[in-house]
Amino acid sequence: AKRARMVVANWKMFGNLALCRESLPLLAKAADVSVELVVCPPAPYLGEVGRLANRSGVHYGAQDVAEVTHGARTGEWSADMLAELGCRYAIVGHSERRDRHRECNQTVAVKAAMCIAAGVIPIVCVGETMEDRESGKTEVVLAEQLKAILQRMQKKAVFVLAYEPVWAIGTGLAATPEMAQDVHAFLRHQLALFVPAWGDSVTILYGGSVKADNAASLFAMPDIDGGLIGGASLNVLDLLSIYRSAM
Ligand code: G2H
Repeated sequence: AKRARMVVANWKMFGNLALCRESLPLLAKAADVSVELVVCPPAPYLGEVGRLANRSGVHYGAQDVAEVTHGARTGEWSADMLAELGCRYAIVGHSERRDRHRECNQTVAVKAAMCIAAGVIPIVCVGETMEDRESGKTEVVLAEQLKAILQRMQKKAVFVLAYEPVWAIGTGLAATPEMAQDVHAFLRHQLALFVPAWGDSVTILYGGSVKADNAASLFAMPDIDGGLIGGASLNVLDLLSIYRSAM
C-alpha cells in the first residue's frame, strides 16, 4: 500500500521561540519527500514556525482546534485560522484533551470535520486506558472512538489516525511493536468497514513514549506508518534520529 509516512512532533505546552529558531533550520535540512516531517508547537508559536518552515519540506500544525467556525470563544481558534497560517495539520482528540478538557468522541468528531471543511488534515487520536486493556475492552473502546469520527467523514476526506494507548503516553512505557501492530491492523479492519479503500489508504501513526531507541522497531511494522512524538520531539537530535528511522 502506498500510504504517506510521517513523523509528527507534538511539543505539547513546552518550548519557546529559541526552540523554534534552533530546530526548524535543522529539520528543514533533514526533511525528505519520502517521509513527512511535521511540527506541532504551542499555538502562539505557529506564526514563527510557519515563517521558519517557509518553502522548506517541513510541515506544521496545531495541537487542537475549536468545534465551531467562529464565535465568542475566548481562548480558542478555528480551523480556518489554521488554514490561513498555512497549517497542513491539526491534532484532534489527544487523550490529554479528552481527559483534562472532557472532550468526548462527538466533540472530537466535530473538530475533525471542522478541519476537513477548512482544508486542514486532522490527525485524529484514539487510544485505550490501562483499565480498558486489562478488562479486555481495548477493541470495543477503539471501535467506539473510531465510529463516532468515521460516520461523519465523507468518503473523499483525507485524515490521519494516531493510535496512542493512554497508558503509554509520557510514561516511558511504549507499546511493544507487536502490540501496536495488532491494534493498527484492527484499526485498518475497522476503517475498511466504513470505506473499503480506507483500510489501505489511511496513514496510522503510533504515539506513546516513542524514543530514538525504540522508533525503528515500531516503524518497521507493516501497519505503522510513522509516529506522533511528544517528549522526545523537544530534543531536535532525538527527533531527527526518530525521523530517520521512519525512512
Ligand atoms: C503521546 C505522545 C505524543 P510522548 O501523547 O502525542 O507523547 O511521546 O511524550 O508519550
